[in-house]
Amino acid sequence: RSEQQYLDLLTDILENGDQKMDRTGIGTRSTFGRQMRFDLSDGFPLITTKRVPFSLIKSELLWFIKGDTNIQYLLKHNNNIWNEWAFQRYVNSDDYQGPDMEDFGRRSLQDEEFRKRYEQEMAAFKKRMLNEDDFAAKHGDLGNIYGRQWRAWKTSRGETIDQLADVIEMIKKNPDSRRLIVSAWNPEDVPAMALPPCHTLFQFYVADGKLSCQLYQRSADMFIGVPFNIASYALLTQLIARECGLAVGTFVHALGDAHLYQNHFQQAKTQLSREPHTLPTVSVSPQSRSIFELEADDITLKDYEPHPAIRAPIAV
Ligand code: DHF
Ligand code: TMP
Repeated sequence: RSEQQYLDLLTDILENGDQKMDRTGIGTRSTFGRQMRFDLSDGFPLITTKRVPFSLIKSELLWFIKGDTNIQYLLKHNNNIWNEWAFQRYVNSDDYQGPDMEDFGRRSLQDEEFRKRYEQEMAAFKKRMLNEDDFAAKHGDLGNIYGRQWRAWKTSRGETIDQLADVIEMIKKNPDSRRLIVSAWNPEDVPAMALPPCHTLFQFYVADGKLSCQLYQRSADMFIGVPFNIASYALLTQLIARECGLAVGTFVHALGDAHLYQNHFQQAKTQLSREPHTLPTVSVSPQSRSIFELEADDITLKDYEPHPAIRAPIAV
Protein backbone atom coordinates (compact mmCIF):
# COMPACT_ATOMS: atom_id res chain seq x y z
CA ARG A 1 0.00 0.00 0.00
CA SER A 2 1.38 3.39 -0.98
CA GLU A 3 0.80 5.18 2.33
CA GLN A 4 2.99 2.55 4.00
CA GLN A 5 6.06 3.94 2.22
CA TYR A 6 5.49 7.28 3.87
CA LEU A 7 5.01 5.66 7.28
CA ASP A 8 8.12 3.49 6.80
CA LEU A 9 10.19 6.55 5.99
CA LEU A 10 8.89 8.33 9.11
CA THR A 11 9.88 5.30 11.19
CA ASP A 12 13.30 5.11 9.58
CA ILE A 13 14.00 8.80 10.24
CA LEU A 14 12.86 8.50 13.86
CA GLU A 15 15.02 5.41 14.44
CA ASN A 16 18.06 6.04 12.26
CA GLY A 17 18.06 9.72 11.27
CA ASP A 18 21.09 11.92 11.94
CA GLN A 19 20.67 14.68 14.50
CA LYS A 20 21.03 17.92 12.56
CA MET A 21 20.65 21.61 13.46
CA ASP A 22 18.73 23.68 10.92
CA ARG A 23 18.07 27.22 9.74
CA THR A 24 14.94 27.60 11.91
CA GLY A 25 16.76 26.75 15.14
CA ILE A 26 14.35 23.90 16.00
CA GLY A 27 16.66 21.00 15.12
CA THR A 28 15.80 17.89 13.13
CA ARG A 29 16.45 14.19 12.67
CA SER A 30 17.27 13.78 9.02
CA THR A 31 18.19 11.42 6.14
CA PHE A 32 19.35 12.18 2.60
CA GLY A 33 18.21 10.82 -0.75
CA ARG A 34 14.99 8.77 -0.53
CA GLN A 35 12.27 7.79 -2.95
CA MET A 36 8.56 7.03 -2.61
CA ARG A 37 6.41 5.76 -5.50
CA PHE A 38 2.64 6.15 -5.74
CA ASP A 39 0.66 4.26 -8.37
CA LEU A 40 -2.08 6.82 -9.00
CA SER A 41 -4.47 4.16 -10.30
CA ASP A 42 -4.56 2.70 -6.75
CA GLY A 43 -6.45 5.80 -5.57
CA PHE A 44 -5.58 9.36 -4.71
CA PRO A 45 -2.55 9.45 -2.34
CA LEU A 46 -3.94 11.68 0.39
CA ILE A 47 -2.55 10.45 3.74
CA THR A 48 -5.28 8.80 5.85
CA THR A 49 -3.40 8.28 9.15
CA LYS A 50 -4.15 11.94 9.93
CA ARG A 51 -6.62 14.31 8.30
CA VAL A 52 -4.90 16.41 5.62
CA PRO A 53 -6.93 19.45 4.49
CA PHE A 54 -7.41 18.80 0.75
CA SER A 55 -9.14 22.14 0.17
CA LEU A 56 -5.88 23.92 1.06
CA ILE A 57 -3.87 21.72 -1.30
CA LYS A 58 -6.35 22.48 -4.05
CA SER A 59 -6.31 26.26 -3.65
CA GLU A 60 -2.51 26.33 -3.32
CA LEU A 61 -2.11 24.32 -6.56
CA LEU A 62 -4.64 26.48 -8.44
CA TRP A 63 -2.71 29.51 -7.19
CA PHE A 64 0.54 28.09 -8.65
CA ILE A 65 -1.23 27.22 -11.92
CA LYS A 66 -2.56 30.79 -12.22
CA GLY A 67 1.02 32.02 -11.87
CA ASP A 68 0.09 33.99 -8.75
CA THR A 69 2.67 34.58 -5.98
CA ASN A 70 0.64 36.90 -3.76
CA ILE A 71 -0.98 35.46 -0.62
CA GLN A 72 -4.07 37.66 -1.07
CA TYR A 73 -5.56 34.97 -3.34
CA LEU A 74 -4.91 32.28 -0.72
CA LEU A 75 -6.46 34.38 2.05
CA LYS A 76 -9.55 35.00 -0.08
CA HIS A 77 -9.84 31.20 -0.28
CA ASN A 78 -9.41 30.82 3.46
CA ASN A 79 -5.95 29.38 3.03
CA ASN A 80 -3.42 30.53 5.63
CA ILE A 81 -0.51 28.20 4.85
CA TRP A 82 1.83 30.85 3.42
CA ASN A 83 1.06 33.69 5.90
CA GLU A 84 4.21 33.42 8.01
CA TRP A 85 6.52 33.87 5.03
CA ALA A 86 4.78 37.01 3.78
CA PHE A 87 4.59 38.35 7.33
CA GLN A 88 8.31 37.77 7.79
CA ARG A 89 9.10 39.94 4.78
CA TYR A 90 6.68 42.61 5.98
CA VAL A 91 8.12 42.91 9.48
CA ASN A 92 11.61 43.18 7.98
CA SER A 93 10.51 46.01 5.66
CA ASP A 94 10.71 49.75 6.37
CA ASP A 95 6.91 50.03 6.30
CA TYR A 96 6.47 47.96 9.44
CA GLN A 97 6.07 50.17 12.55
CA GLY A 98 4.74 47.71 15.15
CA PRO A 99 6.46 45.89 18.04
CA ASP A 100 9.62 43.89 17.45
CA MET A 101 8.79 40.63 15.62
CA GLU A 102 12.34 39.34 15.19
CA ASP A 103 12.37 35.52 15.07
CA PHE A 104 8.59 35.39 15.72
CA GLY A 105 8.22 31.70 14.88
CA ARG A 106 10.52 30.43 17.58
CA ARG A 107 9.72 33.11 20.16
CA SER A 108 5.98 32.49 19.98
CA LEU A 109 6.60 28.86 20.94
CA GLN A 110 8.61 29.88 24.02
CA ASP A 111 7.02 33.06 25.32
CA GLU A 112 3.27 33.31 25.97
CA GLU A 113 3.31 37.14 26.22
CA PHE A 114 5.13 37.42 22.92
CA ARG A 115 2.77 34.94 21.32
CA LYS A 116 -0.21 37.20 22.06
CA ARG A 117 1.54 40.21 20.50
CA TYR A 118 2.46 38.12 17.47
CA GLU A 119 -1.09 36.85 17.00
CA GLN A 120 -2.42 40.42 17.17
CA GLU A 121 0.07 41.65 14.60
CA MET A 122 -0.62 38.68 12.33
CA ALA A 123 -4.40 39.24 12.58
CA ALA A 124 -3.94 42.93 11.66
CA PHE A 125 -1.68 41.92 8.76
CA LYS A 126 -4.25 39.46 7.41
CA LYS A 127 -7.04 42.00 7.70
CA ARG A 128 -5.15 44.62 5.71
CA MET A 129 -4.13 41.99 3.17
CA LEU A 130 -7.81 41.23 2.50
CA ASN A 131 -9.14 44.80 2.64
CA GLU A 132 -6.42 46.96 1.10
CA ASP A 133 -5.32 46.00 -2.40
CA ASP A 134 -2.38 48.44 -2.34
CA PHE A 135 -1.09 46.95 0.86
CA ALA A 136 -1.53 43.43 -0.51
CA ALA A 137 0.26 44.29 -3.75
CA LYS A 138 3.17 45.63 -1.76
CA HIS A 139 3.43 43.13 1.09
CA GLY A 140 1.55 40.00 0.01
CA ASP A 141 4.01 38.90 -2.62
CA LEU A 142 6.44 36.11 -1.76
CA GLY A 143 8.94 36.96 -4.50
CA ASN A 144 9.39 34.95 -7.66
CA ILE A 145 8.30 31.64 -6.12
CA TYR A 146 6.62 28.67 -7.84
CA GLY A 147 3.81 30.41 -9.73
CA ARG A 148 6.17 32.92 -11.33
CA GLN A 149 8.76 30.36 -12.39
CA TRP A 150 6.15 27.92 -13.74
CA ARG A 151 4.21 30.48 -15.80
CA ALA A 152 6.54 33.44 -16.42
CA TRP A 153 10.23 32.53 -16.07
CA LYS A 154 12.23 35.65 -16.98
CA THR A 155 15.05 35.10 -19.43
CA SER A 156 18.24 37.10 -19.75
CA ARG A 157 16.95 38.37 -23.10
CA GLY A 158 13.95 39.98 -21.41
CA GLU A 159 11.44 37.36 -22.59
CA THR A 160 9.24 35.15 -20.46
CA ILE A 161 8.78 31.39 -20.69
CA ASP A 162 5.52 29.67 -19.75
CA GLN A 163 7.03 26.37 -18.68
CA LEU A 164 3.70 24.82 -17.70
CA ALA A 165 1.86 25.60 -20.95
CA ASP A 166 4.97 24.54 -22.90
CA VAL A 167 5.31 21.20 -21.12
CA ILE A 168 1.60 20.44 -21.71
CA GLU A 169 2.07 21.17 -25.43
CA MET A 170 5.16 18.95 -25.51
CA ILE A 171 3.33 16.08 -23.77
CA LYS A 172 0.60 16.31 -26.44
CA LYS A 173 2.91 16.64 -29.45
CA ASN A 174 5.96 14.64 -28.42
CA PRO A 175 5.06 12.32 -25.54
CA ASP A 176 8.26 10.28 -25.93
CA SER A 177 10.41 13.32 -25.19
CA ARG A 178 12.91 13.01 -22.34
CA ARG A 179 12.86 16.76 -21.82
CA LEU A 180 9.42 17.17 -20.22
CA ILE A 181 10.72 19.29 -17.36
CA VAL A 182 9.52 22.24 -15.29
CA SER A 183 12.02 23.93 -12.98
CA ALA A 184 11.13 26.24 -10.11
CA TRP A 185 14.78 26.63 -9.12
CA ASN A 186 16.02 29.84 -10.69
CA PRO A 187 19.44 30.61 -9.15
CA GLU A 188 19.19 34.26 -10.12
CA ASP A 189 15.95 34.68 -8.15
CA VAL A 190 16.68 32.49 -5.14
CA PRO A 191 18.14 35.26 -2.93
CA ALA A 192 14.96 37.38 -3.30
CA MET A 193 12.48 34.59 -2.53
CA ALA A 194 10.60 34.38 0.77
CA LEU A 195 11.56 30.68 0.78
CA PRO A 196 13.70 29.09 -1.95
CA PRO A 197 11.60 26.40 -3.66
CA CYS A 198 11.42 23.12 -1.77
CA HIS A 199 9.85 21.25 -4.66
CA THR A 200 12.46 22.32 -7.15
CA LEU A 201 12.02 20.41 -10.41
CA PHE A 202 9.59 17.92 -11.97
CA GLN A 203 9.60 15.74 -15.04
CA PHE A 204 6.81 13.97 -16.92
CA TYR A 205 6.95 10.60 -18.66
CA VAL A 206 4.41 9.00 -20.99
CA ALA A 207 4.17 5.27 -21.67
CA ASP A 208 1.27 2.91 -22.33
CA GLY A 209 -1.19 5.83 -22.47
CA LYS A 210 -0.33 6.87 -18.92
CA LEU A 211 1.25 10.04 -17.57
CA SER A 212 3.82 9.72 -14.79
CA CYS A 213 5.56 12.49 -12.89
CA GLN A 214 8.73 12.60 -10.84
CA LEU A 215 9.45 15.42 -8.42
CA TYR A 216 12.79 16.32 -6.90
CA GLN A 217 12.20 17.93 -3.50
CA ARG A 218 15.43 19.35 -2.04
CA SER A 219 14.09 19.73 1.51
CA ALA A 220 11.20 17.78 3.02
CA ASP A 221 9.41 18.52 6.30
CA MET A 222 8.12 14.96 6.66
CA PHE A 223 5.31 15.68 9.10
CA ILE A 224 3.77 18.92 7.75
CA GLY A 225 4.96 19.64 4.22
CA VAL A 226 5.28 16.19 2.65
CA PRO A 227 1.64 15.02 2.91
CA PHE A 228 0.71 18.29 1.14
CA ASN A 229 3.43 17.86 -1.48
CA ILE A 230 2.43 14.27 -2.35
CA ALA A 231 -1.21 15.23 -2.82
CA SER A 232 -0.38 18.42 -4.68
CA TYR A 233 1.76 16.65 -7.31
CA ALA A 234 -0.68 13.74 -7.58
CA LEU A 235 -3.39 16.31 -8.35
CA LEU A 236 -1.17 18.19 -10.81
CA THR A 237 -0.41 14.92 -12.60
CA GLN A 238 -4.12 14.08 -12.76
CA LEU A 239 -5.00 17.54 -14.12
CA ILE A 240 -2.32 17.41 -16.81
CA ALA A 241 -3.21 13.82 -17.77
CA ARG A 242 -6.82 14.94 -18.19
CA GLU A 243 -5.68 17.90 -20.29
CA CYS A 244 -3.65 15.59 -22.55
CA GLY A 245 -6.18 12.75 -22.81
CA LEU A 246 -3.98 10.32 -20.87
CA ALA A 247 -4.60 8.05 -17.89
CA VAL A 248 -2.64 8.55 -14.67
CA GLY A 249 0.56 6.57 -14.11
CA THR A 250 2.96 6.81 -11.18
CA PHE A 251 4.00 9.74 -9.02
CA VAL A 252 7.65 9.30 -8.04
CA HIS A 253 8.74 11.46 -5.12
CA ALA A 254 12.51 11.92 -4.74
CA LEU A 255 13.60 13.56 -1.50
CA GLY A 256 16.87 15.33 -0.69
CA ASP A 257 17.10 16.30 2.98
CA ALA A 258 14.09 14.43 4.45
CA HIS A 259 13.67 15.49 8.06
CA LEU A 260 11.47 15.40 11.12
CA TYR A 261 11.58 18.46 13.39
CA GLN A 262 12.25 17.79 17.09
CA ASN A 263 8.85 19.20 18.00
CA HIS A 264 7.08 16.74 15.66
CA PHE A 265 8.46 13.47 17.10
CA GLN A 266 5.51 12.86 19.43
CA GLN A 267 2.98 13.63 16.71
CA ALA A 268 4.77 11.29 14.29
CA LYS A 269 4.63 8.48 16.87
CA THR A 270 0.89 9.01 17.32
CA GLN A 271 0.44 8.84 13.57
CA LEU A 272 2.54 5.67 13.33
CA SER A 273 0.29 3.92 15.85
CA ARG A 274 -2.63 4.16 13.38
CA GLU A 275 -3.69 1.82 10.56
CA PRO A 276 -3.99 3.37 7.07
CA HIS A 277 -7.48 3.39 5.53
CA THR A 278 -8.35 2.91 1.85
CA LEU A 279 -7.41 5.84 -0.36
CA PRO A 280 -9.96 8.38 -1.59
CA THR A 281 -10.46 9.40 -5.23
CA VAL A 282 -10.54 12.79 -6.94
CA SER A 283 -12.78 13.74 -9.83
CA VAL A 284 -12.64 16.83 -12.04
CA SER A 285 -15.50 18.34 -14.04
CA PRO A 286 -16.77 19.85 -16.28
CA GLN A 287 -14.63 18.24 -18.96
CA SER A 288 -14.81 21.38 -21.11
CA ARG A 289 -12.83 23.49 -18.67
CA SER A 290 -9.06 23.57 -19.30
CA ILE A 291 -6.45 23.29 -16.56
CA PHE A 292 -5.97 27.06 -16.76
CA GLU A 293 -9.67 27.76 -16.17
CA LEU A 294 -10.38 25.33 -13.33
CA GLU A 295 -11.77 26.56 -10.05
CA ALA A 296 -11.75 24.93 -6.63
CA ASP A 297 -15.35 23.68 -6.95
CA ASP A 298 -14.51 21.76 -10.13
CA ILE A 299 -12.30 19.38 -8.16
CA THR A 300 -14.03 16.94 -5.81
CA LEU A 301 -12.53 14.58 -3.25
CA LYS A 302 -14.54 11.40 -2.61
CA ASP A 303 -14.48 8.67 0.03
CA TYR A 304 -11.82 10.27 2.24
CA GLU A 305 -12.09 8.69 5.68
CA PRO A 306 -8.99 9.75 7.61
CA HIS A 307 -8.00 9.44 11.25
CA PRO A 308 -8.29 12.75 13.15
CA ALA A 309 -5.98 15.68 12.39
CA ILE A 310 -2.77 16.00 14.45
CA ARG A 311 -1.62 19.53 15.26
CA ALA A 312 2.06 20.46 15.11
CA PRO A 313 3.89 23.82 15.18
CA ILE A 314 5.45 24.83 11.86
CA ALA A 315 9.12 25.88 11.79
CA VAL A 316 9.49 29.35 10.25
N1 DHF B 1 8.11 25.48 6.33
C1 DHF B 1 8.30 24.34 7.01
N2 DHF B 1 9.15 24.30 8.06
N3 DHF B 1 7.62 23.22 6.71
C2 DHF B 1 6.72 23.20 5.70
O1 DHF B 1 6.12 22.14 5.43
C3 DHF B 1 6.49 24.40 4.96
N4 DHF B 1 5.55 24.44 3.97
C4 DHF B 1 5.27 25.57 3.36
C5 DHF B 1 6.02 26.80 3.62
N5 DHF B 1 7.02 26.68 4.62
C6 DHF B 1 7.22 25.54 5.31
C7 DHF B 1 4.14 25.64 2.39
N6 DHF B 1 3.20 24.55 2.59
C8 DHF B 1 1.11 23.94 6.17
C9 DHF B 1 1.07 23.00 5.14
C10 DHF B 1 1.78 23.21 3.97
C11 DHF B 1 2.52 24.36 3.79
C12 DHF B 1 2.55 25.30 4.84
C13 DHF B 1 1.85 25.09 6.01
C14 DHF B 1 0.32 23.72 7.44
O2 DHF B 1 0.37 24.52 8.36
N7 DHF B 1 -0.43 22.62 7.56
C15 DHF B 1 -1.22 22.28 8.75
C16 DHF B 1 -2.68 22.62 8.57
C17 DHF B 1 -2.89 24.08 8.39
C18 DHF B 1 -4.34 24.50 8.43
O3 DHF B 1 -5.24 23.66 8.63
O4 DHF B 1 -4.54 25.71 8.26
C19 DHF B 1 -1.14 20.78 8.97
O5 DHF B 1 -1.31 20.38 10.12
O6 DHF B 1 -0.97 20.04 7.99
P1 TMP C 1 14.81 25.31 4.15
O1 TMP C 1 14.64 26.35 3.06
O2 TMP C 1 15.79 25.73 5.21
O3 TMP C 1 15.09 23.95 3.59
O4 TMP C 1 13.42 25.24 4.92
C1 TMP C 1 12.24 24.88 4.27
C2 TMP C 1 11.39 24.02 5.18
O5 TMP C 1 10.09 23.90 4.60
C3 TMP C 1 11.89 22.59 5.28
O6 TMP C 1 11.54 22.06 6.55
C4 TMP C 1 11.09 21.86 4.19
C5 TMP C 1 9.76 22.55 4.29
N1 TMP C 1 8.87 22.53 3.11
C6 TMP C 1 8.32 21.33 2.69
O7 TMP C 1 8.57 20.26 3.22
N2 TMP C 1 7.47 21.37 1.63
C7 TMP C 1 7.13 22.52 0.98
O8 TMP C 1 6.35 22.49 0.03
C8 TMP C 1 7.71 23.74 1.43
C9 TMP C 1 7.38 25.01 0.75
C10 TMP C 1 8.56 23.69 2.49
